[in-house]
Amino acid sequence: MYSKRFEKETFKNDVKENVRTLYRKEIEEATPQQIFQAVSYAVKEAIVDDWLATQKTYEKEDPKTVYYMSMEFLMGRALGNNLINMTAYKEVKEALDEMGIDLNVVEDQEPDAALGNGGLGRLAACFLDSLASLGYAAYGCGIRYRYGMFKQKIKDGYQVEVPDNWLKDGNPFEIRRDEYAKEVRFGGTIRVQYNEQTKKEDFIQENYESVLAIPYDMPIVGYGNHVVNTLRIWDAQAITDFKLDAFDRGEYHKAIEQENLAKTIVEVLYPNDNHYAGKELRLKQQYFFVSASLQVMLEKYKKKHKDVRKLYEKVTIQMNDTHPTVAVAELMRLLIDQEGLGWDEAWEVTTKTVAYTNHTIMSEALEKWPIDLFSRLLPRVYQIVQEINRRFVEQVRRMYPGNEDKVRKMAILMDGQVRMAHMAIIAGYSVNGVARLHTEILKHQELKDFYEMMPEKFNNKTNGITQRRFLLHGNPLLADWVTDHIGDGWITDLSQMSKLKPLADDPKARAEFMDIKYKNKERLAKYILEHNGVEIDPRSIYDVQVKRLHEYKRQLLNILHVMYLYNQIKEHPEMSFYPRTFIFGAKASAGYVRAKEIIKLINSVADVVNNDLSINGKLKVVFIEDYRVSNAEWIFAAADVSEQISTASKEASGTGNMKFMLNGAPTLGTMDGANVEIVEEVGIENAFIFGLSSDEVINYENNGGYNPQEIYFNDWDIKRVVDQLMDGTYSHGDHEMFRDLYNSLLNTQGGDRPDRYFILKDFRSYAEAQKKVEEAYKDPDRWAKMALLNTASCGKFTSDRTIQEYVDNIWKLDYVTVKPEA
Ligand code: 26W
Repeated sequence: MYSKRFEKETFKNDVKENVRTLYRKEIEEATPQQIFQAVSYAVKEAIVDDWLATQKTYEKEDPKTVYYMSMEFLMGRALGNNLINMTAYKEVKEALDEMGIDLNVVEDQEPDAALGNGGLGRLAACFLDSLASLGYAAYGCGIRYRYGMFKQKIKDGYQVEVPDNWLKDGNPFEIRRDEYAKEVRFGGTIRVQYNEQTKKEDFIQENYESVLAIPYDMPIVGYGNHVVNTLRIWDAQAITDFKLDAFDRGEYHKAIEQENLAKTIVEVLYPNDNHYAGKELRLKQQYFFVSASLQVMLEKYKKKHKDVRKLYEKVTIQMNDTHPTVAVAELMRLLIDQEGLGWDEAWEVTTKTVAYTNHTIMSEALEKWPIDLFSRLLPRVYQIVQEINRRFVEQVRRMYPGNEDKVRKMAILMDGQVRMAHMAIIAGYSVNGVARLHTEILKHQELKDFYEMMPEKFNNKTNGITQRRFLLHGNPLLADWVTDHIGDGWITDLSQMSKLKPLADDPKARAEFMDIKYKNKERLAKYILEHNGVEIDPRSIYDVQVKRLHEYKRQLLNILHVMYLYNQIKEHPEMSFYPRTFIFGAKASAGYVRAKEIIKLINSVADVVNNDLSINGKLKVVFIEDYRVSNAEWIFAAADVSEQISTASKEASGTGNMKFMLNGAPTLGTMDGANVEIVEEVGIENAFIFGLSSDEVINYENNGGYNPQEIYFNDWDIKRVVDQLMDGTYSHGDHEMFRDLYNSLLNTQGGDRPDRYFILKDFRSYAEAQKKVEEAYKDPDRWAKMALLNTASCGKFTSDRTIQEYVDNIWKLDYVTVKPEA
């Protein structure tokens, strides 16, 4: 037994007691939400035992710790995952069963903690799971947004955003830590004053506004090892002392302003994915959580160590994309202004402590803050950025005498902007991309100048995902099947999945494997019927594309191909055609008009196709509303085909691709991101690869693009599909509804090249790959073998492997074991 608290009678009693003390009710009267709370508090007790034990161990052994700084942590639900990692899921399920309570229903009461947009945020969540499971000391540092990623409703085929009030019933797993509250200051001016005692200049911020940052801690449970790390997310509050003071002095407005600042700063997650909008409030959010996190980190370090010059021996800071990179200048500020270090000393500490991960090469995602905004909001930090920039530019001039072009390309401050990525690269001791191809593109294209100047900093860390959530929790049938065949070592060592490979040639194993897939397809069909009112056939091929809606991810290519298939079926009713269900799930950023048009198009095509009785249900299209972590687990488990069809070079890695693979869905994709490495592991014969290579795409881009009209006028099927965007087929005769999509494919658009994501260019090759999917699926033995080999070959794509590489090559953390409290 893992923890005595999970002994059945003890646990049952705990739940009942919790219902009584929380709600003054007997369990029979409790609502499902109340039962969820009561169960969660019972689980939390066991977690807290280990959490305390872990903190004691860290206290004693003082291991080097990583601070993973991220604007986003897309955690999803906690209860089921915590039970899994406490290795108590089955016991608790049984205990609740005996009380007449269904654990699945209880889990369903929990709102997703959706403090992230997509890939970057979910990666951070997987990393925390792996860090704890591998036994490394880590803090996740982020923001406790009052509203996370919006909930998506589909009304009349259009996306409608609904606020995500995830905290309304309370979050049973979090703990508020007032004792670690910190002040964070914005704006005002800097007065320089000579200090007789220190013989240095003091930089005194005056007339500033400030907020109080208050941390909430969430437990991050390691798998079966008693390690519980902490995700520390910050809430904001007005500083009340100041407020009273201000009232006294009649500064009523200032007090109110500070109340507002505190309220707005953590109000909501920006729902932009891969698109920089330059909003002042976002920069405030960034500085807010970075400054608070660094202050507590330093304080904690100093409790044990006298010399901040050695900070990097015990602490490392990973910056998740550019969003937290103000940490570079803020750490310098704290070291210089607060700790009294000289510039060179502070720079040495900083550059040995911070490291940077790049997650995208999309140029519209680059954070470049206007200098006037940045310097007004963060006057002292800006002075430090100026000095970092001045020294760096000097260095560039020394290395490349007379080459002012280099200075223009590489400086932090240029054209009235603060280029955050440049600051991160200049200060970071490590710069990494997230898949091999992505890192190569960074080194040889996007960040070429930096790579030439400091090649030793650059390295690759191919992303990964946690099998604990995306197989053990999300697909219990397959998880049990795997364990029956190879034991349960895969839960903490995914490379063991390769032991399944011989089973690909075993007819019985193949049948079992496909039977499990079928059951998962039934489970998803039920979900879709309940939530979307669409009936789908589990015997059809489930062809799935779930990810954020973005033009570069090319959901438009997918739906245009569906339109093409529909034309084919209508025109040749006799043609053999294996029934297919195209499943989409995607949120569009609220302001991304074209992405929203694509959602409308998908739903419009679904409307026409699903209601056309003449095609005998051969084709179905479903748009799953509100795609999120919790329903993703079910979707991956049920998928036959994994659509990973980004324009080559644009998807840094992708991680959904890995989740599909783990669950036995072959990839239909381009040679982009981690797809390249997936194909390498599983073999090209077990994937469906199509389209331009990244080199070809980059080549076209460097030479002004290509001419889609040539394809349009020469390929009748393509022309027909594109014309159907305009002829009213999918818009009840409205010829305007999809005009913008039509134009985006054929005409120059406000400076953008026509079809900048090469949809028409790749269309034929995509259609051919789709044909091959159908042929393969028609041969059940062949398909089962492919599917099984995907699961068996996914070992590389665990975030445990990724984290071990970060630890070995970048962070150099100490491994820790935790003994449970007696
Ligand atoms: C400033 C607005 C903004 C917001 C989010 C810019 C950029 C982002 C993220 C970096 C976008 C993102 O999530 N990138 C994804 O990161 C994943 C994890 O590394 C990769 O797997 C995806 O390929 C990449 O698109």
